[in-house]
Amino acid sequence: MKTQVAIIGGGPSGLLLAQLLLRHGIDSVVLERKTKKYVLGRIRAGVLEQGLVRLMEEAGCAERLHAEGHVHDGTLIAYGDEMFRIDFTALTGTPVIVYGQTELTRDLYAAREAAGGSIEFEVEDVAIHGADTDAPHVTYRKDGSDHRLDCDFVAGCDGFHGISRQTIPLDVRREYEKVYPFGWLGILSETPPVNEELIYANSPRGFALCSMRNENLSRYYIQCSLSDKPEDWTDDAFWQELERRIPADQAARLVTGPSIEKSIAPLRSFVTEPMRWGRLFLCGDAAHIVPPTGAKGLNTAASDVHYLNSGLRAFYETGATDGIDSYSARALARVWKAERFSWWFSSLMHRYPDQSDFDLKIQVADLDFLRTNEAAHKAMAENYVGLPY
Ligand code: RFL
Ligand code: PHB
Repeated sequence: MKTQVAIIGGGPSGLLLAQLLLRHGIDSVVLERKTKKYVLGRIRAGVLEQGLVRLMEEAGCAERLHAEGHVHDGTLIAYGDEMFRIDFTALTGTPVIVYGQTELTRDLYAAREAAGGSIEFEVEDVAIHGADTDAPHVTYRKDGSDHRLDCDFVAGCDGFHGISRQTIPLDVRREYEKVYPFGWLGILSETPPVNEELIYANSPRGFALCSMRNENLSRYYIQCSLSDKPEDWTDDAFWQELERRIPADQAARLVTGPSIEKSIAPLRSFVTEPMRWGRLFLCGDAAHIVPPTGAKGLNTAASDVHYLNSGLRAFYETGATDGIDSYSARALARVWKAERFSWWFSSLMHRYPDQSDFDLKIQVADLDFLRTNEAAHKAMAENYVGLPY
């Protein structure tokens, strides 16, 4: 088989890239390790920046997002007896959109299928060959037989545990990592959200987040220990703990119900450099991870896709290589700012096992400053809605 761009990974990065390329007449094949059902069963991001919304429009996949996504003009931050609001739209002119990654991925699959684009599911043993030559190829197994895909370029969109990053030799690759000493226990429940906007809460018992997908689907998270397992937490225990961590007036009107999904995610900051090796380009979680506190993971994946799509487009339209040559530097410049914001917001909102009284005082001072200072509000809002591409 032959294609122009071999895309490893059928998550949001790979699918969005495939759709954008298709719109510009560039052929690709998507290789996905799991089934479509499995990919759509993963409950992940919920907050989209305008940049990602615009890319979905460019890909021709934004109709349902516009109809069903919810515009959020601000968010609430609670700590101690205080709760304050950051008004994104007043401060930056831009809101964020609440629309689940599951739905966005579903829309991208539907568009790919409607366009007759190729996706190979349940592929095994994917390997990238000759990425440092002008004629790379990818091999994989499917249904018990071996396949070879020849291509001009390879896009590594296979997430944090994928093989693309590992293909870059260790003497070329440099990795930067910070592991946080806690995780997030998340549940999805068919109950109305406690509040119309998200609430990020720093409580003495640890962080909590009240989020949502729609009027009757809530997404809540609480900071948990890394040794906890989802099955250690009954629904009742989860609701009780959430109630203790959010402001009393919010807790009083929390509607509880059975969870329809419950999972634990560890928190990690991670970046690999460079994001390009020869004709292999890394996109999204394959190259970087952020703790979810700033809602930046999917959105940063989207900006990578934007830079790669524009570089590949310029190459196929005019033969220009400056877009692909500058891909890694351009993507990383934005990635590191998202890393900084996610690290800062995580540090501000969580309780750390080894936090001293001094550290706690500094955290409260940082929160007080954010609450009362206009410039701090603006910096927070600009980062949350997404820095320009
Ligand atoms: P994905 O989604 O991991 O997709 C990678 C795909 O590659 C496949 N794959 C392979 N395919 C072929 N061969 C191999 N060897 C392969 N290895 C892997 C996998 O099966 C998978 O289908 O990466 P991608 O596309 O880069 O997308 C990244 C986002 O999924 C991720 O950044 C976000 O979900 C992060 N995130 C959030 N991001 C936001 O922007 N806003 C949020 O509100 C937000 N909330 C979250 C989050 C992530 C969370 N978790 C669980 C980590 C909340 C949570 C709890
Ligand atoms: C979510 O709704 O899943 C969500 C929202 C905001 C975050 C992280 C996750 O910062």
